[in-house]
Amino acid sequence: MACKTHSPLPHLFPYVSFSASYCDEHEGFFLFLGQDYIFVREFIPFVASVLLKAWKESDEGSDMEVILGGVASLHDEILWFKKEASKFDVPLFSIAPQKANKDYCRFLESFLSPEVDYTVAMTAFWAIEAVYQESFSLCLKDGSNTPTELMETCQRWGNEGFKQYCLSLQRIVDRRLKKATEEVCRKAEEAFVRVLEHEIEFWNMSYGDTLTS
Ligand code: HMH
Repeated sequence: MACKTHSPLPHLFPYVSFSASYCDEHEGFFLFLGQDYIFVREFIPFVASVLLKAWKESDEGSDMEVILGGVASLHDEILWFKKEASKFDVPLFSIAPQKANKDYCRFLESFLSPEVDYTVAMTAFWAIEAVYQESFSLCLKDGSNTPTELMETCQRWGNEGFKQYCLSLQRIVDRRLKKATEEVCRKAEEAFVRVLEHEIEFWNMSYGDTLTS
């Protein structure tokens, strides 16, 4: 049975405008840099597990290449975090993950189990990447007042190549959801909503709202 067709993107917008104003906050930026580095290191095994599921379960060979491209860009991302941190003198190795980040990473880990369906994991993967793409591309728009030293960060996730990559992920998700069972659709929707909740908590944390670890 095919899933109900509805565009999930309108749900993203409260989050999006929220992170656009965030770009003005330098303190928040440094905190974000260290915490996101921790997140991305956890995100790599998550994406690797989606790759494994694609290899086992996908009906389309090109899915693996798209996901492999994601793994490759995460390698690049790790190097970027190190470069950016040294530019601003932010330590990356001695920091502890904060609660919101730990919760998000635990959520990522729950997808590693082979029991989790490829379509459900793929939906979460797409949502995690798309939310960054949507948000950071707003910081690049005219009139967004993004400080010049933060432009590179916004370019990292707001650029056209990253947008095209997110669209490739979205096409996989759309294709899979058209053929999914009702149960898989329900789980995919739940995963999508949970990603947004974790993203909001992650950004509240970067604003310094929940400084408990
Ligand atoms: C918290 N969400 C978070 N960090 C990221 N780097 C991405 C999404 C996108 O890769």
